Amino acid sequence: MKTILILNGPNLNLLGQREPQIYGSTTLADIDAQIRHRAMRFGAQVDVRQSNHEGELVTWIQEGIGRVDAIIINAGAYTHTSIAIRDAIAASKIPTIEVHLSNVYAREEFRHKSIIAPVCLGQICGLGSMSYLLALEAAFNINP
Ligand code: CA2
Repeated sequence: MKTILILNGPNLNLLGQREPQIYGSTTLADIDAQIRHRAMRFGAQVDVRQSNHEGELVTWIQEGIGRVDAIIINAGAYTHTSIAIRDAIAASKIPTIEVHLSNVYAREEFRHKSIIAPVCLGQICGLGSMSYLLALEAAFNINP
């Protein structure tokens, strides 16, 4: 059975409670439930986590080595700033898919640059919670 680690970065715990015009009314718990439901269909095991701390995300990526088959990450604002998360993804050699709820390319210019994109297999953005579900399908089908 494949194990997929799903990491959510800073402020994503506020989903559904603030800024619904950008991020919608779906909460992180709703997304978690959708992921688990879909994973059951694939017969995959998922480990879904959220942290507001860069170092904790780095530690979780490192702890995935030898334990998980793929990572799906919405690094939140760290996407645009974190060399530490990029280095952890690269060092882990775990196939990683970057996801975003919003279309970062339709927003402020500083969101157009992803520091982690070059070390990820691919990126899915702008499709709300569906970004995660499509990434899950891709992660499940990597190296079948
Ligand atoms: O679109 C995405 O998924 C983002 O990763 C969300 C990040 C943002 O910094 C990225 O540029 C794009 C922000 C997550 C914060 O989410 C909030 C949710 C509700 C209220 C405030 C923030």
